[in-house]
Amino acid sequence: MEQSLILIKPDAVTHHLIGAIIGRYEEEGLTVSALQMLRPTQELAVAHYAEHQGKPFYEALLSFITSGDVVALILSGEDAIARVRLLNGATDPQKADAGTLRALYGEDPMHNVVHASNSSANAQREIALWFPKSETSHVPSEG
Ligand code: FUP
Repeated sequence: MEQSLILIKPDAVTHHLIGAIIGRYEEEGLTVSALQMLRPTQELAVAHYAEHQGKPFYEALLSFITSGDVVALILSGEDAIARVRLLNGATDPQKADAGTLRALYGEDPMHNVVHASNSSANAQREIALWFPKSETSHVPSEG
């Protein structure tokens, strides 16, 4: 069993895509084991996107992710990290495979509707950032 941290970004929230996106993950058998909506603080955005500091798009990325509400969720399942990234598609929606969430709903490499952890280490780091108070409560229940 693996866990991944997903963000439904402000563009998707604005376009009423929360249900469609979560529905897609659930259709594939992934389990929502934590979920919350929040407007990210600058501090949280900086911590989340630490690896992108200094890149040309970094400041715009921080502005975008703090521009509105975000839905953060933990998805659990076998190979959840890789499976979610397949469902999301490539960073640039123009290059994403047909049928992926980014191909369906994304506009450009920044406004690409979803984030998902890209490794087990980053999943743990991101879960601790977005769900800091309840680290032991995300183990999915049996059945
Ligand atoms: P991904 O893992 O597919 O979300 O992609 P990256 O970690 O490479 O990028 C993270 C975020 O940085 C993207 F979701 C949006 C932003 N970004 C840009 O705005 N422009 C780019 O050219 C690349 C990334």
